[in-house]
Amino acid sequence: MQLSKAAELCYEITNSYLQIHQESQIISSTQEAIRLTRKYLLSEIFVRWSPLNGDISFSYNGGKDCQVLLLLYLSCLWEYFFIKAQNSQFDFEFQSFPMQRLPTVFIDQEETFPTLENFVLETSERYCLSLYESQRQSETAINMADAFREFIKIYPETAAIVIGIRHTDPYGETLQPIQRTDSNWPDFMRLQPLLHWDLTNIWSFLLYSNEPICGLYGEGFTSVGGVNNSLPNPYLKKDLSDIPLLFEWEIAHAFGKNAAGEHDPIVNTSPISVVDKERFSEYQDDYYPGWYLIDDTIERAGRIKN
Ligand code: FMN
Repeated sequence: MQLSKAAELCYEITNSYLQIHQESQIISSTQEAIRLTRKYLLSEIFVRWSPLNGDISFSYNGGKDCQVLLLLYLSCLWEYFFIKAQNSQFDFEFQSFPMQRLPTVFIDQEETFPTLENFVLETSERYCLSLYESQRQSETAINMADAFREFIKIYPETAAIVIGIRHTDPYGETLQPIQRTDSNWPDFMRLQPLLHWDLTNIWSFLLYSNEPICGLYGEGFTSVGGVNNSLPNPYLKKDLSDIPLLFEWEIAHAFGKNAAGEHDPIVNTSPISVVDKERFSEYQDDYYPGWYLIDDTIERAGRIKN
């Protein structure tokens, strides 16, 4: 897919979600969340930094939050280009999309699940990302600020980086949608237009999008870090109690499915790598998929503190 096509697809997914008429509190709050993110991107961010000339880079690690933000970012990128092209003196059909790949940075802090690594590579192709991946020096985790220092040395034109962090993430409570990095970090602007999203918003939009999502979520993970500090979420163990699925409608009516009249209950998860399959066969328990967990306060219950 070309970047322009990926951006147009994301625009159609987003529009389609915004047009859903369902008596669902989750869907209406997610529509509100999308509108606010779009406002930040189109009216506050793209007016200060051009998304088309390398000023902005996107922090991407294959996780659900940054994937949601990537879909919305590409959607706004399409709209930004479309508005510019419409205002131009030339006919729209003679305008070509001015960017081939989206500048993206993946700070691979610790040993990553091969399933996630593959997902990042596959989605890099799908969304036409130009992916900078940090190199780990040793088995020990790298320092994130140092990794970004290295990145900025290589791409000094980067004025701002988009981050899919939410208020419910650790240290996320007091963050602002647009702010400078702290003094012990390399100097650039942090663009954080997803802060107000909660877990239900994330799953509702992502499952509706019908875009491939990282297969680890299908195995009960709700927050993915390195192989040595991430497990399926213990609150999703199958023998605990029956957990209801709140996103049946989104899954059955997902983008592209409704047109074909399919309404099937399949979620588009990426394949689990052979190495991870072996790793997971050692687990004693079965788990509900990650999208059964909607309580933000226990989202990281599967993360082991080092
Ligand atoms: N953390 C800080 O304490 N100060 C910063 O200035 C800062 N800048 C960041 C810039 C970028 C582009 C990214 C991706 C992260 C930054 N962080 C900073 C760290 C994040 O706030 C957060 O702690 C980190 O992304 C944790 O990721 P996790 O959710 O994968 O654990």
